Amino acid sequence: MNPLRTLALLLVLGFTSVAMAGAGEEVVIEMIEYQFRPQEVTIKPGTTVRWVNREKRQFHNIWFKEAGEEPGDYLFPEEEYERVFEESGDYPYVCQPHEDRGMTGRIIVAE
Ligand SMILES: [Cu+2]
Repeated sequence: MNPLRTLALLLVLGFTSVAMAGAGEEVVIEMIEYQFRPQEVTIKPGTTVRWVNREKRQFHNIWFKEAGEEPGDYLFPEEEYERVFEESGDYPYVCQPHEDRGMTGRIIVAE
């Protein structure tokens, strides 16, 4: 096989595996009434998760506490935060100011 055809084939295979991984897909989680909705989502690796604050006045944040990360910045109404999940796993998170009110969520990344 000539080098150009080999290169073309590799590109096709590469794009196929990326597509199967879910890259470029996006899910939206709304923060409303002191809840994450949906509370739990299952996504494929490479998916973008976008959190949007839909409250009228209340701020929230996103904190992957169990992973030992720093709490996220406060998100005020209509502000949003995005994150791409590349690795399979279980990613529980909380809203730092409202964890004791049960404002928690979970991202499950699975092939
Ligand atoms: Cu909150």
